[in-house]
Amino acid sequence: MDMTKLLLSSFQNKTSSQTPFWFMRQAGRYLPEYREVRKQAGSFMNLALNPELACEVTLQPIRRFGMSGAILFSDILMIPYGLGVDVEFVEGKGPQLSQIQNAQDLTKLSFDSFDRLNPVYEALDRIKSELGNETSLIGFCGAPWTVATYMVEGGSSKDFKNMKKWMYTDEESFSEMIDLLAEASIQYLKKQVKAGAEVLQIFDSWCGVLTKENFDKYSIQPTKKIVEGVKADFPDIPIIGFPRKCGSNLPKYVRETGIDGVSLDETVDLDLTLGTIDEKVLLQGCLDNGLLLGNEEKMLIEAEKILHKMKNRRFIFNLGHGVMKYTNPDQVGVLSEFIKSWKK
Ligand code: 1CP
Repeated sequence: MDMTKLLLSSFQNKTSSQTPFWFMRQAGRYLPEYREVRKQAGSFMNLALNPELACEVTLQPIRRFGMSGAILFSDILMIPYGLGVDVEFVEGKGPQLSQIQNAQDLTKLSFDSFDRLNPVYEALDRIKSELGNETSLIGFCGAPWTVATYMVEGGSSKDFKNMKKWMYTDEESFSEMIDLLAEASIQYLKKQVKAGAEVLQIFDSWCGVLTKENFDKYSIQPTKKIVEGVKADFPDIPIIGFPRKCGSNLPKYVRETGIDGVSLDETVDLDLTLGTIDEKVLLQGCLDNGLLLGNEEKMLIEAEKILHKMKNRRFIFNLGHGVMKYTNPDQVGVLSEFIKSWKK
């Protein structure tokens, strides 16, 4: 592991007066230069599967704001695409996928088309060679539960009705799908590491709708399997889990998945939570992304509170969820400069 990089060394017990930072969705529609390249690419998939353009949009926020981490420009829906599902991002509607809703549909999924994802690894390779030696390259995937919600619902959902219907009518085939996604995630992440990813994040954005028992079955266990699978080949790669809005399941998730770091969302009460997580586990988060839409002074007061509370922990500053498209890039600049200048 390259210990000269601030973000990577924060996983060890190395003390630096500086706090590493990056923002979820730091590349994206709030940046005019992103919108330009996105227009040129024609569609989201064309952009994500074009190594040169994906590299360009990954680097855009780094050039402007100097984050300590560059996250690969891609999407969690690349895995369904690699398994043969049709994936499209429709303006104003979000992702649209050919649906997988029962045991019979599972036979449509196959690793035969997994090489469709080769441009993703090529993009990582390019980004790695263009990144300065201070910025860490972050690869990622969605957690099986979260990725499955898009496959089963055919897109974004609010009530996850088809997921719950399948889960509660035919648990065996439902678990088979989750296992298949965990296996695909292991292969995908290993290839990302081979191509240059130095840190990995597993996004479980929708795990917050699971009961305690199902959270264990469909969030903790598959995540644990992915962590073990990747670490079997790359024992030193730091892996961050993001069990968004998982509430009181958080300590168990951290203990049992084997992740090196946990990304906290904006609803987490830091005063109650810090004592429940082993100090060896890195924390990441958790400024409310809505503060970037408000006034600068309020945003910086809240950022400082987080920096202060975390100053004795292994910590990467981030938001509780992604940068919204309505965000003024100048506000991201103000926040970035503040974190860079803040000293423990
Ligand atoms: O055409 C466009 O520009 C569409 C906007 C967009 C962008 C910029 C989408 C569609 N995906 C992305 C990039 C993206 N997605 C990244 C890139 C790196 C970065 O952070 O800068 C990452 C890490 C993701 C991950 C992702 N995609 C998640 C997990 C994180 C989270 O936000 O909770 C999820 C849930 C998705 C699904 C997705 N992708 C895009 C849309 C519109 C959606 C649906 C979101 C929803 O259901 O609410």
